[in-house]
Amino acid sequence: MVAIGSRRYHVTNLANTEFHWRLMYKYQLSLMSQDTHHDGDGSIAVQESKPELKRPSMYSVVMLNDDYTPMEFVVEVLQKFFGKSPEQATEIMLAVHMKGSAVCGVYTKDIAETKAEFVNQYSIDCQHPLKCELAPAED
Ligand code: TYC
Repeated sequence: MVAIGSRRYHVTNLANTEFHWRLMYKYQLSLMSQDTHHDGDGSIAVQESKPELKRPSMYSVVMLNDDYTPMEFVVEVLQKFFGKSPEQATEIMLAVHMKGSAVCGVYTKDIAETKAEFVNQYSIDCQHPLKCELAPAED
């Protein structure tokens, strides 16, 4: 038994007929659609459902202060990995220096993770303790 809307069909009795295949096709469409109604002539009007899109969660890349990383290196990192101008980079570096941390940028999770990993690995390679971490961004 197959139900399409309020109608019930005995599919086994219809096997291998053209009607059967049309029916199965309509049944599949009706499962996929949000909005199925019967027209007066017994046919079924099917409206495809809208794809459900959700905004991706966003993450801040937060830079942390330390006592050893040279200020020039932090400014270089902010320009290299976050596309900041020398002025913007200096401003963010000073905010980190004064407050303990500051946001370098807000990205989707994969991009934020990649940027933080790049900064952390580059800092290790250059033998500086500079670190970035992720924090869920507010809406
Ligand atoms: N506090 C460091 C110093 O005085 C500079 C610094 C700034 C380090 C920002 C890390 O994320 C940082 N040399």
